[in-house]
Amino acid sequence: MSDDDATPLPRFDALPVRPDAPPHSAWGLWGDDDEMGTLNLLTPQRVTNASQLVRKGAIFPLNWDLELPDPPLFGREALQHTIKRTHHFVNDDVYHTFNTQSSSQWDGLTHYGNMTYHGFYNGVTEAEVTGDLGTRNGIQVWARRGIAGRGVLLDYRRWALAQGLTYSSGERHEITVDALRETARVQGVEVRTGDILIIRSGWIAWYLGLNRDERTAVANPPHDAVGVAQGESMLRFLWDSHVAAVVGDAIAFEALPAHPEHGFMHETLLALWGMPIGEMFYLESLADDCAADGVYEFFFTAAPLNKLGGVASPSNALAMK
Ligand code: UVW
Repeated sequence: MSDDDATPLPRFDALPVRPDAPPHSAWGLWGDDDEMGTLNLLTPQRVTNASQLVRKGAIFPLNWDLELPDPPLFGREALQHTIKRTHHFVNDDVYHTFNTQSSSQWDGLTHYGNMTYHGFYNGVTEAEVTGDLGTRNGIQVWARRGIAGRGVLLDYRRWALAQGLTYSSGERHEITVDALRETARVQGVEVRTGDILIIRSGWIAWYLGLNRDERTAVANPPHDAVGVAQGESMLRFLWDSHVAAVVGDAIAFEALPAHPEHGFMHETLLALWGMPIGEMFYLESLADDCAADGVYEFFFTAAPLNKLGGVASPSNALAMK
């Protein structure tokens, strides 16, 4: 079966799609009322093709522990959980504080708007996402569709170590386009239209090696971390790859703090393109398996929480080989 889909997609240099839309934006590409963003690229043909990548029946859950990182970062809430005994030998869970972004997460389209152009994806306003005027772009839109497609892992951390390139994941370290291309070349895998592009930086492996005091320090500002480099060459690479979503094990997918000149790419990926960003996905077992069998492509699924007007969701993602 072909991977090709009939709909031609604009190149980065041809953006914006609508002349009245912000520069580099995809607003209008899938219609002015679209709330799905780049998940539109998960066509039935691509999902069918991707499902055929399940060859040995290995399943890799990509949710990290809901209790990690501990303490949570960016002042987010730790999950408070109690078990409510309803009858003799009958229990319910109760989550008293549940910040969907405290652990493995999808950033939805209402997490970040674009500060320069004052809008969320497709020009949606703040009042339209807060419930005052509706729940546009809420996580329910993705939840009711589901996420499934070809996942591709670029194990940057493993590639970097093999090059003798050492860095601490707790410091600002930029993963460049050239390094990603080289990682893909060495792994013998290509990134294709409609893929879920997954980049392993090594952040979770690094974090798991920290002691309690070090983890507390990580939770406090400044939040320095490994991630993809900000700037036009990265935006061009991500858009021209025409991926359906980007995912990483790093805390913000992109390097932190944001680049002083190029800014924070969340404002482009989420607000101008409608591209889901996955963060703090647990990639260790998957990466070990990919290194062992040399296969870096797999069937990827995720089921975001079906919460009307929700901003984000735990990953609820699986990779299957
Ligand atoms: C930041 O906003 C810095 O990261 P996140 O995407 O987790 O919210």
